[in-house]
Amino acid sequence: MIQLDPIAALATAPGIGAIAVIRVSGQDAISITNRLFRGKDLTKQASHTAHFGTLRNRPDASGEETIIDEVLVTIFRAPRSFTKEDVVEISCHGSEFIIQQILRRLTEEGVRLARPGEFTQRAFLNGQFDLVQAEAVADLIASDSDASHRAALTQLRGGFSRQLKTLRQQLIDFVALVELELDFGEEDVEFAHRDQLRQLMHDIRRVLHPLIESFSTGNAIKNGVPTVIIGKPNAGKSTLLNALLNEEKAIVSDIPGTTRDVIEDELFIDGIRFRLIDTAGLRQATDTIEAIGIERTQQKMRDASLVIYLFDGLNIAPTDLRDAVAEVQASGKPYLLIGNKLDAIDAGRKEELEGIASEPIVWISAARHTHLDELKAALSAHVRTDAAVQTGSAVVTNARHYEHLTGTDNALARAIAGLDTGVTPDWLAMDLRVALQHLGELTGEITTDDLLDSIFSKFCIGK
Ligand SMILES: Nc1nc2c(ncn2[C@@H]2O[C@H](COP(=O)(O)OP(=O)(O)OP(=O)(O)O)[C@@H](O)[C@H]2O)c(=O)[nH]1
Ligand SMILES: [Mg+2]
Repeated sequence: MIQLDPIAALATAPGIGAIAVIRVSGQDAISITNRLFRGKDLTKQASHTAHFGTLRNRPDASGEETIIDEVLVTIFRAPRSFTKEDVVEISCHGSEFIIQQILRRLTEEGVRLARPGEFTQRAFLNGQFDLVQAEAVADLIASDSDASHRAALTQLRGGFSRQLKTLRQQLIDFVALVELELDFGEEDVEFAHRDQLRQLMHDIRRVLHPLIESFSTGNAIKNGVPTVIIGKPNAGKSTLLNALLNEEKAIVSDIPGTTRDVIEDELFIDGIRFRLIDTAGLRQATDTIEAIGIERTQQKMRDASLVIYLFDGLNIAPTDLRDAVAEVQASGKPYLLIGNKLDAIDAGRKEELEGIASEPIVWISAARHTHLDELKAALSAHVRTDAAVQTGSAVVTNARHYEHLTGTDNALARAIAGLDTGVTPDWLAMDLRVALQHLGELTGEITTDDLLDSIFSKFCIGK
């Protein structure tokens, strides 16, 4: 355990609150705080205890110490703290003035103001957790939906990195043997058992694959599921957007081609964030602006992870419905087929269209807000069919992790192919080393200062 120079920062959100917490961590954190504290002698108190007292300014010329605030000080002794260093948490009144005074007093006593993420960085350096977990701390703090919270928490608890660490260690042992073979050069020796090595690489890839596949879901959980509403002009797309948002966000009119620009807003369903995107109706454009709108619609459709295809049950020609279904299918995107204006059609018409679509249609009336719950349930089910989300198993939400997971997988695929074709040990060793490098960077067993700085600088100060 290393104790670095003492640092301090406000750990609670800046601004006025009932209380604020200032965190101090590092060498002498307790004895330094004790110098400003009037109450019990903090240096003699046990870990995980809280003490009431006052924090004082330096004595003035007449020897008088003015009080900054009444505080509650909690002591955590190394290594039983977040950073594994000595930590003091000072709960004071939540005034900007008091906070500044306390931080200034601490710096007078030799404490340095912490950089963003520096507490978490120290926790990582002291082995409190690995890099994936450290990044999960940032995600946890930033999470603003039930699903993203759950994903971050799973990663914080060790998630996939523990399992990968064990497999990486086994792979290291094999690489050592393969490299030993290289030392024997000309002689034809095999220390590394090829079948066992192959088995291990298959095992690792079996762990990697669900993680790699979880990334698109994980990304959606973190950033919202981009869900585009498309359809012909006047289908009622903007009416639907407004109905789902419960807000007159988009202009609705009976003039076809009303929406020309994309309109976006967020909607939470069952703790999952959807980014709903209303678009210009798809048809042969009548002017340049509409043409740009339609181009944007197509772009949004390419970026979307889910398509709501909305059609006008009253006015669509049966053959047009068939063409439309074929068109969304061709896009390769998962989609929901939604029939609108249920209020204006009769049962016969409904049946006729259902026969033509030959797949389930969710019928709604956007204008009257009917069956919107069915539509929401269908949206939620789309994301939740992903087993990872349901069981709370590890989901990859971080692009850096995704990059190293795929990097490992590709290197192992090459190594396995090499084994199959009987490559020389030096080629094999090279692919294995690439795989190890990716695995090590993933969990933080191999790091560079630049990488650490860039990861931890994304945190906010006090974390
Ligand atoms: N009867 C009925 N009319 C509806 C319903 N939903 C929308 N409309 C009407 O259909 C017309 C078109 O609605 P919009 O929401 O502007 O349609 P849009 O798909 O956004 O059209 P563009 O922006 O032009 O592509 C308006 O007159 C709406 O009042 C519905 O559920 N029932
Ligand atoms: Mg519209």
